[in-house]
Amino acid sequence: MSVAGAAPWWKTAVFYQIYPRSFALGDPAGRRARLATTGAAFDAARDGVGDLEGIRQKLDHLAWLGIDAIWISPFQPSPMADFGYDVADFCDVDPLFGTLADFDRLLGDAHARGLRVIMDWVPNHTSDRHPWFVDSRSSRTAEHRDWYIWRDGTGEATPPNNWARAFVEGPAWTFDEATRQWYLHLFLAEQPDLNWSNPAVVEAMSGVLRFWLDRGVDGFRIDVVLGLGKDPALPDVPAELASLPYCDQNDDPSTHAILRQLRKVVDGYDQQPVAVGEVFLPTTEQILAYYGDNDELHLAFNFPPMECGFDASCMRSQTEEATRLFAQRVAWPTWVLSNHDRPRHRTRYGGSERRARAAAVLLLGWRGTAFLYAGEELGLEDAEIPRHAQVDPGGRDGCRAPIPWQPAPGYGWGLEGGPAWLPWPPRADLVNAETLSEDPSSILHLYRRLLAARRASAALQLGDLELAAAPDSVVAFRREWAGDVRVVVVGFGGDECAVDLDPPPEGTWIVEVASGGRDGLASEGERYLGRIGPEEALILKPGP
Ligand code: TEU
Repeated sequence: MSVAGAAPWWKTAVFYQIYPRSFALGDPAGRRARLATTGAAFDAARDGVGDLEGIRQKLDHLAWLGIDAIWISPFQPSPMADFGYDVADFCDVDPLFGTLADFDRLLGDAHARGLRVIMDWVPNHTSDRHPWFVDSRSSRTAEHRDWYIWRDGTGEATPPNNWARAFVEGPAWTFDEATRQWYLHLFLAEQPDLNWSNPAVVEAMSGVLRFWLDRGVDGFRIDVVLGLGKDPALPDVPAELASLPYCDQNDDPSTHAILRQLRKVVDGYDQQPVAVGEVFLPTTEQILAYYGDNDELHLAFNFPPMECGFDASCMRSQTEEATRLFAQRVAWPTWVLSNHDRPRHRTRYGGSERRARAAAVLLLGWRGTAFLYAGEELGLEDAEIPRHAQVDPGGRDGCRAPIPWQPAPGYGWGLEGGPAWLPWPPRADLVNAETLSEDPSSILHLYRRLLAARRASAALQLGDLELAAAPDSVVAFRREWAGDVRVVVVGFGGDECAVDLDPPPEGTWIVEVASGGRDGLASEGERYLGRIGPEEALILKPGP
């Protein structure tokens, strides 16, 4: 239980993103039995993936780690053109991952451990094999024709506008021979965009939210939420932007009214469900608009820090920007360094575990809701994916490698000799949950201590943030809430350096958490000596 009392759970929670294909496999026999009805033989690209039972079997690991909520990426029926983000039935479970009963069991067991569960909801588009789209493309007068975005264009040679799709080069339109019109897809042609200006779509998709909320889910991570409202004229973008994916440019005012409707659905449930939106716009200020007047999203991912390298100046300005902007609004920040769409931050920072350890202190010390990506607690780097093993059209396979749980080949997945759907991360025989859990100096235990320190401190959970004077290579800030105080010091430089801090009224600063481990300068539980080691980060608390 957090010390922060009456604050909504999602303000103090640390979320843990699970990409179900890559997390854990718990019931290979059950999967084989389900898939046998399809008559298909074992296929590594399809079957060497994780399942819902695998997640359920790892709940004790997550509770032990100390996270508060899991976000599960899509597990609904999907042809897997975009590995689940092309949904063919919003209200079921793909037999690859299990059944609705498996989901209900997972949810119940998570709740029994005090863990909340949110799930991905992909409202901007469906799979082209969703029955709605199958009907829509069958005829210009089909019942679901206007559930999607169809336009004439200029014959079959020129799309209706100059918008570009994501992931693969080309227009965000595909010409449909049967009905001689183009349909819009901001992503793959297998992901036709829904028409959210159609009340029938709003009602049907609100029903999807209710289906899962009725089952007890604690909220949703809303995919591509900025895509929902579109200018009905579908105007060209300026020529200089035409080659960039339009999905990252759409910022139409009509989305906000849609979000206010969806917020009413979510707020109608007792479990205090949260709606956290993926708003992939370039600035925090633009992202902040999607909170509305606290009547749209509860939270939105603040992506700009993911553009920083392991760099003090960039991280300091991100901290300043968020602190300034969120101080002006009734809105609560979020922080994330890795997810299933981007190279893992340890890889982005050059592969250094020391940097990944320091970044963990920053991520869990910042003011706002923190999101971890499965495997970052192990210090995983991206896997090397040889060309023949590459499957994602967006080139994101490296960060989606399966999580190694044990040191022996197969790494605890029980694939019975079959390969996993992607290559394993580097050094999986050494960098796996079991091996790291046996080493108190490991990054896994560092994450666990950081999560415990955060849970025990109202300052870290809810406190204001005030940047402190520090050398250029250091980001330091003070957190305070109701008399509880912490100082977070993050060193980005390659050398030991002095970081002078005003002493607290209690007399001195005690090192509560130190990222350095065996190589660190600071020792946990000891007095802070006014210096940090190379790329070392600390959480300090007042002491005698
Ligand atoms: O990602 C949205 C997305 O891919 C773009 O907004 C952005 O350009 C990209 O993240 C930059 O790296 C969501 C899901 O997270 C992603 O996995 C899906 O492929 C995509 O939507 C389509 O559903």
